[in-house]
Amino acid sequence: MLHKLLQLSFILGFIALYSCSSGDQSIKSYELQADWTFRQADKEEWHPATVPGNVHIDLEKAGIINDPYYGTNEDSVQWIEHKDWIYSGEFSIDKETLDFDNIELEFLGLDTYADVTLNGQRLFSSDNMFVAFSSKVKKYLKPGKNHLEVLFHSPIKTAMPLYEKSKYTYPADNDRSEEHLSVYTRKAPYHYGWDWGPRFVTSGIWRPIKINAWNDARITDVHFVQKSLTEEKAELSFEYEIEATVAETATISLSFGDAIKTNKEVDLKKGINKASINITVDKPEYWWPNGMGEQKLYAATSELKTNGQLLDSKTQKIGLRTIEVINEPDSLGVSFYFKVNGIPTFMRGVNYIPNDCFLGRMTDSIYQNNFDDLLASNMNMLRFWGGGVYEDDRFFELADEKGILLWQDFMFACTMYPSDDAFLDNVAKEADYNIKRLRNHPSLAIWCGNNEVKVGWHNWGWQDKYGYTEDDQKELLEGYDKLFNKLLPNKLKELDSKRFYYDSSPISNWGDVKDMKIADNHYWGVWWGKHEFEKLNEYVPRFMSEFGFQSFPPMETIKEFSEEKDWDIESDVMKTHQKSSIGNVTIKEYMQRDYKMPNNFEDFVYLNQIMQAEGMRVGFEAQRRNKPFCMGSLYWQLNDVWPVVSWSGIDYYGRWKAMQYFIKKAYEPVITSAVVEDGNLNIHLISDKITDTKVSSLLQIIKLDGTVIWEQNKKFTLEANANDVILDTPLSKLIGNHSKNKVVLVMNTQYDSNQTETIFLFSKVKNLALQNADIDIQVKESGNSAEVTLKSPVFVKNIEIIADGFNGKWSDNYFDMIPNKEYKISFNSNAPIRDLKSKLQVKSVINTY
Ligand code: BMA
Repeated sequence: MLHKLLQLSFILGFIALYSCSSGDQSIKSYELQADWTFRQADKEEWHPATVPGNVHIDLEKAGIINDPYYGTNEDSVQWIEHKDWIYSGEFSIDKETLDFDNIELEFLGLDTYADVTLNGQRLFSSDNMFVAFSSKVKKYLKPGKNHLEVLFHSPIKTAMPLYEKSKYTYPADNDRSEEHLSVYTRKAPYHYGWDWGPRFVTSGIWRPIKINAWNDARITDVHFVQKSLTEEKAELSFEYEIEATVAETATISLSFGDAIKTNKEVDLKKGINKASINITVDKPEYWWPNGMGEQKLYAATSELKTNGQLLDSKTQKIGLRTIEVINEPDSLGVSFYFKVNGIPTFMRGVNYIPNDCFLGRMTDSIYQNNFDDLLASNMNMLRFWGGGVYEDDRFFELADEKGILLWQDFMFACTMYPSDDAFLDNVAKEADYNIKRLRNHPSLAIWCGNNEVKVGWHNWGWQDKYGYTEDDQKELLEGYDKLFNKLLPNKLKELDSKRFYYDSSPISNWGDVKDMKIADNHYWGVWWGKHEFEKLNEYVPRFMSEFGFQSFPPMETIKEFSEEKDWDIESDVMKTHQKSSIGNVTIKEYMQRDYKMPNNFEDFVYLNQIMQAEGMRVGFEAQRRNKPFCMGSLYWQLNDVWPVVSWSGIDYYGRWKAMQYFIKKAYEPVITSAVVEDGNLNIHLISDKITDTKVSSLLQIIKLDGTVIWEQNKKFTLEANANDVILDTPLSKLIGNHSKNKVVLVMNTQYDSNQTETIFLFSKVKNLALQNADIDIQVKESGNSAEVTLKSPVFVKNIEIIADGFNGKWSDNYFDMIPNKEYKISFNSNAPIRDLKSKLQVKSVINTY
C-alpha cells in the first residue's frame, strides 16, 4: 500500500512539476520588432535601417545614394553589389516569452549570404534567399536588451571563386555582367538584370523575422491531402509533423468546417513525430476558379493538447477541387490543358514577375492591387515565372480567395545551372521548404521545373556562343537531368505527389508553325521574330504560356523618372529604362508597319501603347477562337519591377496601359471575335461559362460617318464552353464596292447583364480614312467618382482620356467610338473629384498625324 501511495505521490508530484515546467501557455509566435541600423562592413558609420528591407532602400533613405529608379541612377549604384553589409538589431524580449521552454528565431527571408549572431553567439550562415532559416535561441536570450547581427557577404564576391573554378561560363544572358555569377547563387535571378529589369544585386533581410516560443511540443507542418473527391463525399487526410521536446501523450483535435470534429491520441517521442487524421466530408462544396463558381474555403483547425492544455493550434483554409493537366498525344498533336472539377477549362491569364526590385517593400495592399487587377481583367490563371521568387504566403491566400489558379515555376530561368552536390543539396532544401509551404493551397495548379531552359538549350545557340566542347555539353545536359528530371520531380513525389509537374516551359519552340501542335509554347515570333501581329492568327499553340509585345509606360510614369529634356527614345534616360537588346528599334519597326509615324515623343508613347493593345488583341482572340485546340492564353507580362519600357499591361505604379483595357474585354467570359480568312469574314461567339447563356448579337458594317451598309441580328442560346461560328461569308458580299479603309465591323453583344462592343478593321490603321472629330464631353461629378459621357459625329480610333493631376482609375479607355453613340465611362478616385472637365486631356489616332 505504502508502495502504491509513494508511487501515486510520485506521479502527482511529477505532474505538478511537469505542468509547472510546461507553463500554461500555448505557442506564441510573433514578428520580431527591433531597432535596426546598418553599415557598410568596411566603414564605421551606422545608419538607420528598415527590416524587412534591402540595402539599396536603406542607402537611399540614409541619403548615400539617390533613388536608383530615377534617370540613369542605376549605373551609379552598381558598387553596392561588391560590398559586405552589417545589419544590427536591438530588441527586448518580454518575460512571458522568455519563460517558454523553447524559443526559436525564424528568418523568413535572408538575401542571401548571411552570418547571423545573437548576443555574440553565432547562430547560422544562410546561402539561399528562397528558404527560411531558424535557430533555437533560448540559451542565448536574456532579459533586457538583446543584440542581433546579420553580416551579408557580397553575392558577387561569394560566387566569384565558383566561377573561377568552373571550366565554362553559364549562358545566363540576362545576367548583365561578364561573369554570369547569378547561376551559382540561389537568389532571385532578375536581381542580376533582365530584359525588363535593372541590375540591382541587393542584400538584406527581405522577409520578417519571427519569434516562436513553445513548451513541450508544436505542430511544425500540416499536410492536407485530398484522397478523393466526388459530389457525394470527399475523403481527406491531414498529415502532421510534430516536434516534441518532451515524450508524452498528446491529442490532436481537428475541426473541419462546421460539421466535423475529431480527435486522435498520439504518443510523442522527443524529436519529430508523424501522425495523421482521416475524415470524410459528405456532400462537399467545391472550390472553383474565378468565373466558374464560388471559392468555397473550409476552415480546418488542428489543435495539439496535452492534459487538456492547448500547446499549439493551426488554422488553414482548405478548398476541395480536382485539377488535372491533360498533356498527352491526341489526334491533333499533343494536348496541354487544365481540367478543373472535371471540366476542360480555358485559361485566361498572365505571367507575373515580382512587383519590385526591392522586395522588402512589399505590402498587403500591393498584393491586393494585383488581385483587383486580375479580377477586373477577367482572369483565372497566373504564372509565377522562374526568374523571380516564390511569392509570399499572402499571395497564395489571395489566389485561394479570388479563384486565380497558380502556375508555379521553380526559380530557374533561361540558363543551364551547376549540378555539383553542394548546389543540388541547396536546391533540395529550397524545394522542401517551398513545396511544403505552398502545397495546401487549392489555387496551386501546376509545378514547372524552369522557364525556357530546355528551349534555350536546343534553339538559342548556347553551344556555339559559349564554345562548349562535347564533354561540356554532356556534363551540362547531365546536370539538367539531375536537377529537373530527378531532384525536383522526386521531391514532389515525396511531398506533393498529386500535382502535375513537367520539367520546362515551353515544351515546343516557336520557330515552326507545325510545332504549335505540341503542348505549350512561348510564341515569340511577334517581337523577337519580327513577325507581323497577324501571324498570331496562324501561330496558335495548344496552350500559349507566353507571348507579348513591348510598350512605353504612360507619360505620368515616364515623368516619375525623367525630365522633359529626356523625352526622346534615344536619350540616355530612356535607354536606361529600355532593357531589351532589340527594344526601341523593334517598336519603331512595328509602328511603321501599322501607323503613320508620329513626330513627338508623347504621341509615340500613345501609339506604342495602342499598337501593343491592338496587336496583342489579335493573339488573345485567335487563341480563344481556336478553343478547344488551344486551351490557354497567358500573355507576357502582368507587371513591372520598376518604371520601364516592357511587355507589361500594368506599370510599376499600377497604371494600366492601353493593353490592359483590351485584355479585360478579350478575356470576358463571352466574346465576339472576327477574322478574315481566305476572303471570308468569320465571326465566332465564344463562351467559357459552364452554363448555357442567352446571347443577342447585333453585327453591323458601317461607314466611318456611321451609315450602316450591312447588318444582322442574332439571338440564340450559346452552350456552355462553346465556340460557335455565327457568320462565315465572303467579305466582298458584305461590303460590296465600299473600300476596306472606309468601313468597319461593329459587333454589339449582350449576354447576362453585360453589353460588349467589339470593332474590327478591314485595313491597317494607317490606311483608315479617319476624320478629325469634334468630341462632345459631359462630366457628372459625385464625391470620389465621376461619369464621363463622350460622343462623336465621326468614327474615332482609340480615344485616350487622361485626368491630368488626378489619381484614379477609368472603367474603360483607348476604345474606338462609332459615330453618334454615347459612351459612358466612370472615373474613380480616392479623393473628391472637382472640376474634372477642365483637366481632361483627350487624344485619338487622328491627333498623332
Ligand atoms: C520570355 C520570358 C522572359 C523575358 C521575356 C521577354 O521568354 O521568359 O525571360 O523577359 O521572354 O523577352
